Amino acid sequence: MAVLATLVEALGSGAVRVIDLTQPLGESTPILQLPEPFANTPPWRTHVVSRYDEAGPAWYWNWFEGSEHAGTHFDAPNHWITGRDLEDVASVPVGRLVAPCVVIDHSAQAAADPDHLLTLAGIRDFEAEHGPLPAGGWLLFRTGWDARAGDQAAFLNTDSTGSHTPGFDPECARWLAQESPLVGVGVETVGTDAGLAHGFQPPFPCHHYLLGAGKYGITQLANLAQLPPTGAVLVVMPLKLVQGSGSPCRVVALVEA
Ligand code: 23J
Ligand code: MN
Repeated sequence: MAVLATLVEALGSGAVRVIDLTQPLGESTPILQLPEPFANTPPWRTHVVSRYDEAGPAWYWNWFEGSEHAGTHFDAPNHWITGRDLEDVASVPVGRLVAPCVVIDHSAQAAADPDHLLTLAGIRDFEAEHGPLPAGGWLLFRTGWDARAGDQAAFLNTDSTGSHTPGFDPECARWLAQESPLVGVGVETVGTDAGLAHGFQPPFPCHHYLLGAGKYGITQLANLAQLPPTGAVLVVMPLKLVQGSGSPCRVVALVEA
């Protein structure tokens, strides 16, 4: 049978399921808070245009204001100075946005240490068990942080020493960007970099290396616990924002039952 006909049949029978990896986007969605002296984006705001009233008797619609980097969102290469001459979000080829994904689960490590970082050794451990990272695919880093997404304070986990959220160590980020066959990385936290990554060398290594290599990031993912370590297909669709540095996006995965 033709591949797409087989897929349609599998979707109909439940042999392939579609998992929503997207967090709800609204006024209570947690927003990144960078430390001084950096500027921050305002929170998401929704404004009613009309709601079956004199402003529009038969229709309801809203307009909104918010960051390109709000909620579950996509980082384009031009978001970072290292990728400033590379793709904006509207220029990303859609063929790169439907791709295999693997899930590395360090939720136990992140529960024990909120500053936990994935290292190259952690990648090698995964590869020893599950095989090499997929060419043209995504690495999704599961940390259990999605359980905190309804509460900005718990999600950002900030104290007097900074924001304590997990991420990637600089050597791992460099390897993923420059040596791995991946197209990007996805995380459950507010950014692809760890909360304390402004103090790393280089600062924000995940953004620095990945976006500088023309690769992509996805943040604030949900439901990674429902994915197998290998074999799922990720579909991520950022808005085609002209000259945008990123965009809120819907992210789903196809999984075999
Ligand atoms: C700008 C500066 C630092 C970071 C970020 C943005 C993000 O996390 C983002 O959403 O791209 S860490
Ligand atoms: Mn971003």
